[in-house]
Amino acid sequence: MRRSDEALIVIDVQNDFCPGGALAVAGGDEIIPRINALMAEFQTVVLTQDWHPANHTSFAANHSGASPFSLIEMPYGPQVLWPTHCVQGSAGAAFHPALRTDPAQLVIRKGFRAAIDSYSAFFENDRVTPTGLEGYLRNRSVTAITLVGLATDFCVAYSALDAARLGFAVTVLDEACRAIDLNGSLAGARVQMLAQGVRLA
Ligand code: VGL
Ligand code: ZN
Repeated sequence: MRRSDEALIVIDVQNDFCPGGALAVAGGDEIIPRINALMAEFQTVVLTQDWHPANHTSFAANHSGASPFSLIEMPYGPQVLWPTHCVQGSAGAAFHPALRTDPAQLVIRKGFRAAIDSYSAFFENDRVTPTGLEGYLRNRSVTAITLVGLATDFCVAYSALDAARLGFAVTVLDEACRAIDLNGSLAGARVQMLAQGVRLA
């Protein structure tokens, strides 16, 4: 059993990010047995759930003429336009049926505001609007987090970078993550995470 100041944060293990889903990550479902086993080791387990309204600004379908995986400029910075995914209440937004959800004490939903995306479990993509996770973890005296889930180069990396910036000791368990890898995004995310003191295990 891990110390009580360590938390496991499971990022976006949802149907739409697994094979057959709207924004499928290759091998996304392969990590689930490992994640399920890890949950038993941690006293604090948090799940995140990408949770967008149908009119979300990150969907290419909501920008006329735009194709998925293209980039646009938003007031808060560059934004990748994605295929429509993880729409609130849809089957694609549900956790993968093989993922154990009972051990989790908290589910953080993110990306629920139409005008702004939220990759990180800690802040929306403006990097300042909090999700509340920092307060929850500090309130429970958590100082170290282990991140697993989908996708390594987007929601996992953004969460890791924010957590490191906030002063948490951060480990990304690579074998329990899978990446989208868009135009070198995985290599870029790794470089940034290592530069910020994130441990890639
Ligand atoms: C994610 C793209 C869009 C992720 C979520 O979970 O990494 N990526 N929304
Ligand atoms: Zn999303």
